[in-house]
Amino acid sequence: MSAGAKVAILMGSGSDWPAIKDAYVTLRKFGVEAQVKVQSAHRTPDGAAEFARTAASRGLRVIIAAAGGAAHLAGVLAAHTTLPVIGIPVQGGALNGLDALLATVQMPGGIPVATVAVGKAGAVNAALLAVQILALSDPALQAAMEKHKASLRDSVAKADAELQAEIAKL
Ligand code: RP5
Repeated sequence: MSAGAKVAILMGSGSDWPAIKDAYVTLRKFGVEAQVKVQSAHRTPDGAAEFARTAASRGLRVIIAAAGGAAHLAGVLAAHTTLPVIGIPVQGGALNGLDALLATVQMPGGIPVATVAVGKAGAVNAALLAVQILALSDPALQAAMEKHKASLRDSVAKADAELQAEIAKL
């Protein structure tokens, strides 16, 4: 794993990577190192459990888990670690991600998984949530998150100014 990785991004299949890449890219924008790995709750159940059991002792602080269909990966990892687990339901398949959303979000009491949106927004938000968790004990990351929020405010203000200008011409 990348030395010093604080976040792991696990996905149920290599086929999930295109949907999940934005999580990795977002973490990198904040300078957060991440380990990316394929592990399946169903195809490699022992590997997934072992990964989660040893994650904290290897310096990881947050686990992001993405899976589609019968998406049990985030829940299985959460069962084997005390680290916060963020679940990304992967869009696709016969039910277009609704199955993955319900499988990821409907955890039994006692084992939380912080489930983010289906699709690209979910991948980005999983990374941002991981950064926010790390930022609790990292002032530099906290400052970077403030900058991110400011850039969102700026982009909305710009979009609104453009809209008002267009409306004024009607
Ligand atoms: C899930 O099944 C994976 O996370 C993936 O989204 C889906 C399909 O996997 P493949 O059949 O493409 O490997 O476990």
